[in-house]
Amino acid sequence: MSLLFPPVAQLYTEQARRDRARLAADPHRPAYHFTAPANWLNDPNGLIQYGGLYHLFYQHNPHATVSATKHWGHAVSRDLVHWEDWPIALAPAPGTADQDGCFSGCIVVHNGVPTMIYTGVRVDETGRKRQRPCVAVSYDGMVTWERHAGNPVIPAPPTDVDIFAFRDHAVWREADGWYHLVGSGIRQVGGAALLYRSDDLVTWDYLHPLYVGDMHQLDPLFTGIMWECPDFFALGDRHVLVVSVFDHLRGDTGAAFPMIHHSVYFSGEYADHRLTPTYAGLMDYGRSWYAPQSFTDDQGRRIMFGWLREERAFEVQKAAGWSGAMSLPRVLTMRPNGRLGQAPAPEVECLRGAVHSWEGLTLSSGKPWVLDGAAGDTLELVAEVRPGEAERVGLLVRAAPDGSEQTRIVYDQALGQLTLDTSEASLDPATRRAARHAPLRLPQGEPLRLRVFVDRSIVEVFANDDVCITSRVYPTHPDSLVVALFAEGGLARLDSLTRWEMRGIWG
Ligand code: DQQ
Repeated sequence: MSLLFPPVAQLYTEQARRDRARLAADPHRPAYHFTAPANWLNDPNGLIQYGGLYHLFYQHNPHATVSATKHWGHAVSRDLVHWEDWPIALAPAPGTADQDGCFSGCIVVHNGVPTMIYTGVRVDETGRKRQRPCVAVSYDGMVTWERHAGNPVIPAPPTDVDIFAFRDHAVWREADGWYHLVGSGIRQVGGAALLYRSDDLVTWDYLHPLYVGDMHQLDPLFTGIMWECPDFFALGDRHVLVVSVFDHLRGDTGAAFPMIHHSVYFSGEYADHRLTPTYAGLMDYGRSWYAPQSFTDDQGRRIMFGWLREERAFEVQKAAGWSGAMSLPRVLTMRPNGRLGQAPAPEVECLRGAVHSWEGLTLSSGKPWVLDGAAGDTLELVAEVRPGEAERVGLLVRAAPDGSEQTRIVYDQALGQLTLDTSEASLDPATRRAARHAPLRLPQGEPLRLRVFVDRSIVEVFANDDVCITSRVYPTHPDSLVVALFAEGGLARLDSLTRWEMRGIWG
């Protein structure tokens, strides 16, 4: 049953349904991770629970599978799992501050009115691409949006810092007014989250950076020259700043970090409107996860979505007719020492269908142990494994029966490292394949606890409530569906493995 009321929305939903039906047979199109009806999707935007509905807005090019002409796509859900397409919320409007793009932002409710703060992009007469904060409001439950007549509400970046980028927004309420972070980078210094204050979300006073990174620091975390998509919230006994590291300099030259595309969090103490981090970590160790945003729902949970970008050639994306997906909704928790815990929202379990389980297997070196009845490309796998004497232990998913394609999830005891290895995931040379590593030291006696979500071209791994690695995989064989266990260099023990077939979210 539709959650919609205006006829225009019904029309859009019908078109979106046709697009989704047309693309559903694509073997790489996710079945239970959110995608746009068709064409391009990137960052989650404006996440909010309002009027009993979860709203997921997202960066969207409805005309092509390329990152251009950014609109705000829109979908709603009652359960955080099944979504309904609503009409595009915001499209670039000629003659306005966003005529060349409506970039990322957030939504807050001010005096009962949902208010969107986003980056308007406009190329000026000199060819300069201006990116400035804009505001829009909705009086019909977030279906249609009216731009503020005074856009851009911040006409220019602050002049007392030498910055070279100014976009993306996090806005929150404190006792004395609204606070607002804009993503930026200070030349020769590093990424910066610039802090503003306002009474009405329209007139903003610049305060100072909430926190500034160090572009020269490579270890233990590289935080680059500029920060996109800042997100800021209280969690447990700390505050958390999440930013997405933009560093085209190093990314292009391939020098130190040929694959910069990660989101970093800083947790620590927030006082006097400045953050003093005591811990910094990566949100996800895969290469596909980027530009996450989070919100607090009516149950008080901090829930985050990230953009899972494609890892295949642009011409293939064009032929497919769609690009990009959202991660599963992740519930964030504060763990000891400022580390973030991440777990899939329990609502996702409603998708579980046919189940198989295995218990008490001894895994020895040699050929992987193929789990009969486990094969599939839309799965949830929950495993508890004791590495024992084995040097490495793990799972294969999306594997061909002859092993010519396989995605490996490997725990290495000596290295204290979890790897999601897609280097042999596909025989298609037009796909990016790599091994991605996350530090994971199991305390004495603690088993490796894996939750793995396979959704056609998505493999999203949660390990021991501690680290996440997400990658995209594009096997070429229709029978690359095998699930297997393996141990190397000694005996390991599988305490249990449960495998569910997952239902799609689009009916
Ligand atoms: N994507 C948006 C920007 C943001 C970038 C444009 C991050 O607002 O900086 O689509 O992926």
